[in-house]
This record gives sequence, structure tokens and C-alpha cells, in this order.
Amino acid sequence: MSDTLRVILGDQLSHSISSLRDATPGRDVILMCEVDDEATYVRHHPKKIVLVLAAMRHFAGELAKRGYTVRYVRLDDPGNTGSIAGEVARATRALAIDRIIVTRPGEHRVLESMSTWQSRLDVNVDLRDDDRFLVDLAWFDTWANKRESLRMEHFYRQVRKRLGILMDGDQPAGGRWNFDADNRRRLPPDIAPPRPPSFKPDAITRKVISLVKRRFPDHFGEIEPFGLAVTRKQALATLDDFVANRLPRFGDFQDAMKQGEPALFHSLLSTSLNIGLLEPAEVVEAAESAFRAGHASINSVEGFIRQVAGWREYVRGVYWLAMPGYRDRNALDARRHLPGLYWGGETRMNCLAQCVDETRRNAYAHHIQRLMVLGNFALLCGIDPVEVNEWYLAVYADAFEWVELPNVTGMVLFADDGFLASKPYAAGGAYINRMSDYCRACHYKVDRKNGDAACPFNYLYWSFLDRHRDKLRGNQRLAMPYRSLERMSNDKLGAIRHDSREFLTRLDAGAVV
Ligand code: FAD
Ligand code: DLZ
Ligand code: SF4
Repeated sequence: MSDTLRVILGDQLSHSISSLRDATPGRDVILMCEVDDEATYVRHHPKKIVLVLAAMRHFAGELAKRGYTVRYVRLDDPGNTGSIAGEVARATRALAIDRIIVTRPGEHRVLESMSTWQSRLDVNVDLRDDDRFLVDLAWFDTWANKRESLRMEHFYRQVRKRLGILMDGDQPAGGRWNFDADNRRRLPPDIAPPRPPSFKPDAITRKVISLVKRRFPDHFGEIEPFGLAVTRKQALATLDDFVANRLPRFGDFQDAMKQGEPALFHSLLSTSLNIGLLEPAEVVEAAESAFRAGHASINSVEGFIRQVAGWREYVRGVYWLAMPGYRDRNALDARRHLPGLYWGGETRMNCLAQCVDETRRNAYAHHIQRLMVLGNFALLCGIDPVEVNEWYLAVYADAFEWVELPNVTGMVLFADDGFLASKPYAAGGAYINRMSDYCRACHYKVDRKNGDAACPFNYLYWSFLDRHRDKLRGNQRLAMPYRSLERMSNDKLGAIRHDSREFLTRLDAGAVV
């Protein structure tokens, strides 16, 4: 009889995970459970639910092939309690378990639940670190505790030096740590991005698609076509495809947006990384090898590695350092409800309409769409961080709270008062026009600053700075716009305030904006 239960969650699908490290085939039982609670605590995009459940089923099959005993609970199994804690309790009783081994989860609410298992179930719980990251949390805490303020760029350089990533001796490859300045090109019309990889659902995934259609018919988002990687083999194929076809231009067009081209030169690796099909070390290694082989230039490779070895690791460290209070931060006192346009409601603002529509169809938008269009609008309008976080967590297939929350609360909304980022990423329509082709097909005129035809981002930007003068005026990185604001005539400022008030009143009333 087995007395040890090893629990694997839906984003822990790595054969190297710490909870499986000393498992012996045929002896311990591995528990994997599909549960309603995880699909509905926020109403996840159906593509995300399919991704996780299909990947879980494939992973369970791989474990079984390796000789492990897997207790796999399906969403529609009779007796399914609907929660991870409920399924762990049920398995513990049914199998007379006296020891549970589990890897730390990616979300604080799950960690809170796990911390009660030992006393509630009267079993020994061995909670192991999640070491599928480049940096462990103890090292991050030591690094963070030594500093007055946290900055990603400092952290990233330490990680590169410590792990020897993209280094020539003790110097950064290419002679600079950061090639961001080279990475801001708009996409010229004659460059067609390669088709992103897509995997035809097999019988297992097709069954999950039917199940999710039946169980969650009213969640926001299109379930089909479904082509996300659900196995390690497919994830590796996505990585190979990225390195061969898109990495060489990743840097140049990293910030570009183009109508009808959701992926551009992005890697599409976040889902595979976040559920455990790929590890960041192998992704970084593949990118660095492409640079060393002369296949991709330094601005692309450094730009990509900064996202994976820098931002991804940094936001994870910030999340665990700042939780649980981080979820309640609202430094700019933003109280507005999330408008219906985020859920596909009609809007005449073409950039928002395009980004929401791509999100609905693909459960994906790339970084600049999330930050400078959807996020920027939420920031400028003062939308409540709780509602904005809930939206981002629900709609993206790669969203898990450890990575979603710092990006939204810290990077987008500045709701943490600058704990994560040195300034709010606020911008007017000119930025969106420079980096995209959205404005050409828009009802509004991006070069108009005021009046009914003006791009709303233009007056909302200045009105945001005006509203938050007391808090933001002293920020060195906003010195230039604040100098312009101070020089602005009363008439101009009056028009900005008027247009913003009118716009926000209409937004709150549910009018089409
Ligand atoms: P690429 O552009 O190809 O980047 C490569 C990889 O770098 C990504 O796969 C990802 O693992 C990592 N990465 C890039 N930027 C970040 C970042 N800011 N933080 C953490 N990792 C990063 N990413 C998520 O994985 N889950 C989320 O829930 C999530 N929410 C976001 C919310 C907002 C408001 C913003 C601004 C960003 C968010 N990101 C999130 C980061 C980023 O937008 C996505 O990782 C990226 O768009 C995924 O697409 P890709 O794999 O093609 O990324
Ligand atoms: C996202 C998700 C979904 C939709 N369903 C499940 C599930 O049925 N079973 C499971 O173990 N995990 C699921 N997940 C992933 C969990 O939400 C994730 O493991 C926790 O949020 C911790 O990061
Ligand atoms: Fe967006 Fe303004 Fe451009 Fe319209 S004009 S697409 S609202 S930035």
C-alpha cells in the first residue's frame, strides 16, 4: 500500500519538478485533478482552460508510460469535489496517505490553502521549492533587502553576471547591457511576419475542447481554433520555430503592433514556460546559441533574454516579496469600474477594439498591446486595480497570478507607488500611432488634441498627469511632461479637463466611446 501522495498542479507539468524528484515508479501515487474552482475563481478564457486540462491529460499519460501510478480526477468524474484541497482530502482518505509531497504553487491563495493541509488532514506535508526558475526566492530576497528601491535593470545585470548569460568574460556580450534603444521600429508594410506555429488538436485535446464547451459556455473568448502547445514536444517545436524564424527580428519589432498580426516576431513561449513544458534556462540557452552562431543579432537576443531572465524572474521575486498585501495596492486611488469594452463591448477606439478582439480570439496579446494600449487606457481612466487584475488573469492563456499581478499592479497601474517600476507607462495617442497602424482605421484623429474628433488618449494623458501632480511631479522620469504641463495655457488645460470629464462620464454611463 502506498502512503505517499505527490500532488501535481496544472502549471507544474515538468518531469524535473521537485515534487517528483525522488519518486519511485510503482510505489507512490501521483494526484492530478481537474477542478471547477480553478476554472472559475476568475472566469478563465476557455482556451486557457483547454490548454491546462489538455496539457494535464497529456502529462499524466507520460507519467503512466514511465511506470508511475497516477490518480487522475477528471472534471466530470462522479465524486469530484470541485477543488484542489477537496481532491487532496479525498485521495488522502481513500488511499490512507500519511505523507504529501508538493511543490510550492504559483499563486498565494493556493499556498494559503496548502499551509492548512497538514493540520486539516493530519498528514505530514513536504512543501518543496519550485526551482524551475533561474533565481531562487531566497537569493532574490537577499538582493532586494540590500536596496532602497528595486529596479529590474539592476537585478537583470546581477542575474547575467551570476549565471554567465550572454557574457564575454566579465563584460556583457556586444559591449552593452541593454539594447532597448535599437528595438523600437515600426513594422514596414513590406515585411510579413512568419506564420505562428499551431498544433492540430489530437483526440485527447478534442475531448477537452468538447468538455470545456459544455461546462463553461459563457466564459469570454473563442475556444476554436485551438493550436497551443500542450506537450513538451510541441513546446520544443515552438521554441525551435521561434529561434529559426522570429528571433532574428524579435528585437527590431519588439514594440511594434500591426492590425491582423497578433504574433509578429514574438516567441509565443509564455504558456509553455508557465505551465512547465519548457524551462527558462533552456530557452535562454537556445537564444544565446543563436547569437553565438551568428544567426541572430545582439539587439534581438539581448532583448529576448531580458524578458525571460530579467522581467520574468524579477516579477516573480516581487510577487512573493510583496504578497499578500500587493493585491490590495491602489496608490493612485483608482476607483472606476472596468468598462464593457474590455469584454468585447462596442468601441470606436480602433486600437482597443483590435487588442480586445485578438484577446477574445487567441487568449493572447503581446506585451506592448497589454501595456501601452489596454493597460495605458486603464491607467489613464483610473480603473480599479482589482477589476483590471481580474480581467488580465481571466483573459490570457499565460496568466498566473505570480506573473500577472506585478505586471498589472506594478508596471501598468503604478498602484504599488513605484515598488516595481520607476514610472507609470502613460502615453498619448502619438506613441500608439508611432508603433502601429491602428490609427489609420480609427474613428478618432490621432493628431487632434481636443474636441469630439480628438484621440481620447491625447487629453486623457494630460488629464492623468494633471490629476496626479502631487504624487508624480517629483518623479525624475516625468520631469519633461510635467514641465510642459506647467507651461500649458489655462485655456488648453481647461479644454483637456473638460474633454476628459465628458469622456469619462460617457464611459461610466456605458455609452460607446
Ligand atoms: P515574448 O515577447 O516573446 O517574450 C518572451 C518571454 O519573456 C515571454 O514568453 C515571457 O515568459 C517573458 N516575459 C516577457 N515580458 C514579461 C514580463 N513583463 N513579465 C514576465 N515575463 C515576461 N506574462 C505572462 O506570462 N503571464 C501574464 O499573466 C502576463 N500578464 C501581463 C500583463 C500585463 C499588463 C503586461 C504588460 C504584461 C504581462 N505579461 C504576462 C508579460 C508579457 O506580456 C507576456 O509574457 C508576453 O506577451 C507573452 O508572449 P510571448 O511568449 O510571445 O512573449
Ligand atoms: C488554471 C488552471 C485550471 C483552469 N484548471 C486547473 C485544474 O483543473 N487543476 C489544476 O491542478 N490546476 C488548474 N489550473 C492551474 C492552477 O490554477 C494553478 O496551478 C494554480 O493557480 C497555482 O499556480
Ligand atoms: Fe487608438 Fe487614438 Fe489611434 Fe484611435 S487614434 S487607434 S484611439 S491611439
